[in-house]
Amino acid sequence: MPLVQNIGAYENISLNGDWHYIVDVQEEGYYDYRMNPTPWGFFRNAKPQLPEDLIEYDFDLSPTMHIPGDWNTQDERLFFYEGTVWFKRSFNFSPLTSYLSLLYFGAVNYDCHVWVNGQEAGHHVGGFTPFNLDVTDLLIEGENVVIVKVDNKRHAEAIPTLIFDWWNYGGIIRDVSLVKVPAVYLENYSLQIKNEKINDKEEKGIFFSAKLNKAEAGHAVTLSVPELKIEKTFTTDAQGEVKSEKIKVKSGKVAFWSPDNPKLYRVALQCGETTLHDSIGFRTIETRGKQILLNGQPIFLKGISIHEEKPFGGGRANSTDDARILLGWAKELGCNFVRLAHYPHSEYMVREAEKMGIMVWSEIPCYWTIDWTNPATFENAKVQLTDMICRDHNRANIIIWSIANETPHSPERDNFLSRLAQHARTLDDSRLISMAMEVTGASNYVNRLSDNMNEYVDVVSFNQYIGWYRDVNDAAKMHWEIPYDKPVIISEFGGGARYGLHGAKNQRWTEEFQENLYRENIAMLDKIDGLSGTSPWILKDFRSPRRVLPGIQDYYNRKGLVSDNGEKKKAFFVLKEWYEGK
Ligand code: GCB
Repeated sequence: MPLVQNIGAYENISLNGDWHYIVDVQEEGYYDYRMNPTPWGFFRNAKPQLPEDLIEYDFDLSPTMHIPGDWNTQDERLFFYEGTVWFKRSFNFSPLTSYLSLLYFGAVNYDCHVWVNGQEAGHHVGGFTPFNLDVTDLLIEGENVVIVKVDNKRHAEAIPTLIFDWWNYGGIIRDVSLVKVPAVYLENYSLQIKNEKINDKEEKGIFFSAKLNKAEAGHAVTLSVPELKIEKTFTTDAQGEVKSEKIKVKSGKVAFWSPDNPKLYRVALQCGETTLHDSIGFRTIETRGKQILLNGQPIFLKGISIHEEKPFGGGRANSTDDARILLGWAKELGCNFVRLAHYPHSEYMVREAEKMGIMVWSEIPCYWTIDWTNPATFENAKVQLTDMICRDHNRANIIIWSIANETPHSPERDNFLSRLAQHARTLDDSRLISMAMEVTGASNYVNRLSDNMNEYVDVVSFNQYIGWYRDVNDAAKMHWEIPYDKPVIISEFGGGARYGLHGAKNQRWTEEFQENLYRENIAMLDKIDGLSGTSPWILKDFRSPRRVLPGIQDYYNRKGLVSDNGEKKKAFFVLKEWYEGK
């Protein structure tokens, strides 16, 4: 079923907490010994009825772990585990008359089957996007049992694919809740500044549109924004939609959202008996030649890349507190922008950034060696992109949808990515589209960006690692050629250092090496024509199975400006100084 936007605004029961779990290495809870799906699987939550009954599992005798949370950091046996784990939780409930019950998961990594009271409720693929299942007819009076089978094995045809430079944290990594919605409810709505065609004329303004879960005409939807004295009732058409309509606001009345003034308006949306609340900001984002314009003014994106890991130690982050700490460090650096790499982060992260005045680049995990010719892989990427946009398209701080990172050039890849870019544009043409590209060739210190995807993106972004994957002394000699009349973002640069390791500036892994690398890169960046922003790699050391050097990496990518325990390295202050002067 389609994702319900702003689902957190509906009345709900949280199912976060302790869930029993069973590690099922060979998936014997799902397949029989001939590898056929078995009707006697763990989802039945069976218990012996007679003394002679043979049942070789018991959720209630199995350990528990906290949900939301990854399994890798909650059970040391599962640190490197990639496979299937079953989860079970029960709760008391009285079925509701005239309301629907949706079971909502903020994200489950990666492949997930859900059963309610022994009956299959749904299946979802993709580790970082939310989904909701209609379980109204599966719920019973009294004790109800939810069982979830989660499998985080990597696959060549998946998004992401077999290799990626971050930890493949498995489990129910974001919130779970049971949501009460009326039989007819607002599935999606948009209240944003847009350019829309009205009677063949482009008009700019605040536009409102909405869609119900049912294609029914005649339902009233009332939008109110008290502070702007907006109160307007619309009626749905036969598709159950309120088609995009311009909202009249006295000019000069609206305070635009910006990093200096992250103004959000309280918004209420009434449909039938139910009123939803949201906080929405208004701003414009566009490009002019090589400039990025926020609210019509050129802006330099002072950014940092962030992985969704807890601020202290590893493990998936999933709370307002985690978001505040990570984004607080970004603010301390002087950032007005973050690249949330390499997958959609939790709604906490996006909403906190919005309140703090931080612009966001949001990305899907279309990373490195994707199976470009596989239609199912394309469909998977497209669904992840759709759900990312669906969840967050009312967030003023999101300015860029990114469709990929460092993908190898080929006609098949161009075909795949150009279709994704077009899809993003049809879903939301009020934001900029980008992707992290690579710079090819560097003979005679000439770095030339050449990527067929240039015509599909609004902002040309690329990653470069001078000083890390090539000599730092090249930085000063480097000449950059970006032959497109579009803004340029350096979406990554950086190098590793172990916090507390000191030495000469040419000694790898020392804080001084990283500090020098930042100084040299910054001097180089200042000379790039049309540079509109940067998001160095990366705010904090993060876990990666590819980073195995003992004593230095110990399964952490050490390119953080902050260590895995929250200590600031010397390079942090170099970037801070640069941003403060920008
Ligand atoms: C990259 C990738 C990023 C890696 C980083 C690195 O280019 O986009 O995911 O973690 O380099 O540390 O090498």
